Amino acid sequence: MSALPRTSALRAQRLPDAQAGWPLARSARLLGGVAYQRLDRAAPPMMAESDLPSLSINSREIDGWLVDADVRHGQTGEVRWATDGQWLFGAYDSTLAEGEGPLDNLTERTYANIFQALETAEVPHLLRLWNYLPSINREQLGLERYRQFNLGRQQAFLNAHRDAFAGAPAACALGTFGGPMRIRFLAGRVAPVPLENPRQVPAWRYPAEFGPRSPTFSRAVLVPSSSQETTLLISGTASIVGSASVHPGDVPKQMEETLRNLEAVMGAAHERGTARYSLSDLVCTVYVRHASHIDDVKRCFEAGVGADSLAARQAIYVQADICRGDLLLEVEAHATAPGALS
Ligand code: 3EB
Repeated sequence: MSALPRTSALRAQRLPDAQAGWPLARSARLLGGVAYQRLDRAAPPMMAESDLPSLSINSREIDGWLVDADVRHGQTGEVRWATDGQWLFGAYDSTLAEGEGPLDNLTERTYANIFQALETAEVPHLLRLWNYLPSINREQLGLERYRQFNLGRQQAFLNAHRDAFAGAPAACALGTFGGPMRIRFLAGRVAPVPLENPRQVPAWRYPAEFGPRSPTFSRAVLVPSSSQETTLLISGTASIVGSASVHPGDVPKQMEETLRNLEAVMGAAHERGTARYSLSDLVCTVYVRHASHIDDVKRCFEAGVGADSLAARQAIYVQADICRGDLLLEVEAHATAPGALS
């Protein structure tokens, strides 16, 4: 760690709209971010848009990552990236049309490309990935597309001799309603501390009933993001206990279970360092399968985190398909707090 050329702090910021986004996007210090079309704004529904500072960002909500050193841009194959030498944000948009061809080979190639970009930029450690797959629940050639994705993703980690089980990065995988496969990722020079949720089987150990290869992600990671602070990046979190989906068809109960899981992941974080996190201070993205559920989901989320909390004020609600057909919602989150890893 002392070999770092310098230290640059990583900071998360929600950029509420184009007015706020543009000046920051043009400044050298915005690494990148995931841009969403909010559910409570105009149609069309959810898109994870292209989002490097050099590209246009139009009236969309941005989950942005800022640094305090100068940013340079590069491209490795089809993966575009921005780095300050310590942190890296990357983006991949498939050139294939929606739903074209099976996802396993495409995913395996794309992840190989991502790993290559990390080697080239010398920012080797994946912290967090956002995977947006068109028609994620559709069965194709006898296998659901999410399961095809899991096949290719795990194989790519194995090919690259990266941790495909314990030690995998945090992630989410959501379904979009069109457009290409889109992947965004955040990486760092220092390996993060992976966390699991004691209420859930690790995803990389899911039984075969959930697909031939297990999903490659940890429930969260902890990363020292400045000299004083530690950032918690929590993967997509849903109403799953053990490995089973619970409360089918019930939005309030799925939300309660999801918030219990977020609490459990924060509990795991508290065992690994001195930084303290709470539900009311998480910066969340709330994915909702059915647009008609938005009011219900919002009410249940706000009841759980506190109506006046930072979590309630900053939450973004996005329509997306959740990777299991019986899940109606999923919440992902991040937070930064003073404290160090222990
Ligand atoms: C779950 O817990 C719900 O495949 O990268 C959550 C977070 C989920 C990440 C992924 C999937 C992923 O299994 C789905």
